[in-house]
Amino acid sequence: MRVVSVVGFLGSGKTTSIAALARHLTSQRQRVAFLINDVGEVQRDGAVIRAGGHEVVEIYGGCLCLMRDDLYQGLAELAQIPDLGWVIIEPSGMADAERMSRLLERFPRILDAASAAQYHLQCRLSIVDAVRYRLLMRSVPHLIRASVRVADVVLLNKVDAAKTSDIDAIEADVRKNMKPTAVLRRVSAKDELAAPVIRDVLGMAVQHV
Ligand SMILES: Nc1nc2c(ncn2[C@@H]2O[C@H](COP(=O)(O)OP(=O)(O)OP(=O)(O)O)[C@@H](O)[C@H]2O)c(=O)[nH]1
Ligand SMILES: [Mg+2]
Repeated sequence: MRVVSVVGFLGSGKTTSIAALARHLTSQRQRVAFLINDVGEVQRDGAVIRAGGHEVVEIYGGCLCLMRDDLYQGLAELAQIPDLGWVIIEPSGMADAERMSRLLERFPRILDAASAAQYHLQCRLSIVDAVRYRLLMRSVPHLIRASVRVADVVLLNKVDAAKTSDIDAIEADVRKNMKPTAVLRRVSAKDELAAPVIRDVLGMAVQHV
């Protein structure tokens, strides 16, 4: 079971991006399930993903990064699904990305050796909203920086709605917080993700991208 976890502030485009990844995986006959953490009163994200025909475990009642037992139980539940290739996790937009990342790294420790060998944290994906970047860096800079710091892949999203000169400056700023090995791609997730972007996130495990 390969795991992709997606962090990014409220409304940055997490669900839009993972729906695009899921469409790709499904077209490759890969079975994918979701662990979604809706904290709002309306469980919208779970409904969006379920409408795509995917299996979804939803966790309510708080932020996933603070609910280790629920997260681990949800993952263990998904691990029971036969032939499940991928699990995509969307915590709430207020999640602490570093805490989430640590929990996902430690999950195999509670598994038996055979199950632990099946578990692979494929990608920590961070979605950065290019349109609201400056605003968010004034109001919640710690959340934005943390989500970028842990990422293997950063998607600078909504570039369709931002000026190129702004995007250049934002990208330079985002890069300051990225791991040296991390990759940044400019995307407009609502218009699908290009093949090289999908390959960055899902790795070479997926063919014919
Ligand atoms: N212009 C533009 N809007 C986008 C893009 N991607 C997503 N959006 C819009 O941004 C809004 C939020 O998208 P979601 O995918 O729900 O974002 P999210 O991060 O999952 O949001 P929460 O789960 O509420 O934190 C929606 O209205 C999307 O249509 C994009 O590439 N360009
Ligand atoms: Mg969402």
